[in-house]
Amino acid sequence: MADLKALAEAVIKGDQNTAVEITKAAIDEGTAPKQVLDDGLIAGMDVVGARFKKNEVYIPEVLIAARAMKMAMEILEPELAKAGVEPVGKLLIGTVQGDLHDIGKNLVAMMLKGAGFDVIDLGVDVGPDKFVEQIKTSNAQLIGMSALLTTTMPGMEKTIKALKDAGVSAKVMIGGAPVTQDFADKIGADGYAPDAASAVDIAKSLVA
Ligand code: B1M
Repeated sequence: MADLKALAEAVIKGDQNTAVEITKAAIDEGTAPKQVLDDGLIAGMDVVGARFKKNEVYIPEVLIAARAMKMAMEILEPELAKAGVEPVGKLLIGTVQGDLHDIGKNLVAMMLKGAGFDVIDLGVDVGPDKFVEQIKTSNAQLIGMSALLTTTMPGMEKTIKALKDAGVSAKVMIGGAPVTQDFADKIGADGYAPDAASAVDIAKSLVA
């Protein structure tokens, strides 16, 4: 029987070859795809997220683990779809208008994928109209906005207003180096996270 603990360990170490190998073996042996996801891949990313939060590992380790998870997910995704397994939640994410910083946003997107979310990444320089248009067509329950410049933070407030005006009920979470909980409260965001691992916790609580 495929060793799902070893799969989690391969993700933690960022060993993509082993992660892919064990995922393939598990599927061939008939292990339920959801079990491979929960007990192998997500279990591994959970450990990485917790270590990142405690500053026991840093951005490069997280990126390497996320890459191993991504490679294994390419094999697992069609099996999950066949088995009718639903994602934890669906989220749209983007860096706000005028802002081209995407390293943190990409990290948040990867961690959310690692936690089982269906993530639609709108990229950088995303204006309020695009968030509104995309939320309507995607039916995501959650919108994530990132800003790295004090000058682009007001784009978050404008987007929240545009979403309200359009009657969109999706929850909004925000983050980025200059963003704070106070700012999130002030502009009416539903959640704020200071880092990518906390973003997973907040996203889970917002779709619960
Ligand atoms: Co820019 N830049 N930059 N830059 N840049 C900063 C942000 C700056 C602080 C540098 C400085 O002056 N000390 C400063 C902002 C000052 C301010 O407004 N307070 C700055 C500036 C001024 C600029 C330009 C205006 C410079 C110029 O051209 N004169 C220009 C603006 C361009 C634009 O966006 N329109 C600019 C350009 C660039 C580069 C293109 C060169 C490059 C970006 C490359 C890229 O992203 N693809 C760049 C970089 C790399 C930086 C620094 C060095 C690093 C940012 C980064 O990636 N951090 C930065 C200085 C610094 O921080 N030391 C700086 C790592 C990343 C993992 O952290 O994004 O905070 P962060 O993400 C964290 C959390 O914040 C959180 O989770 C992540 C992981 O834990 N998080 C979320 C992020 N998004 C989240 C969303 C969530 C939840 C959590 O929910 C949805």
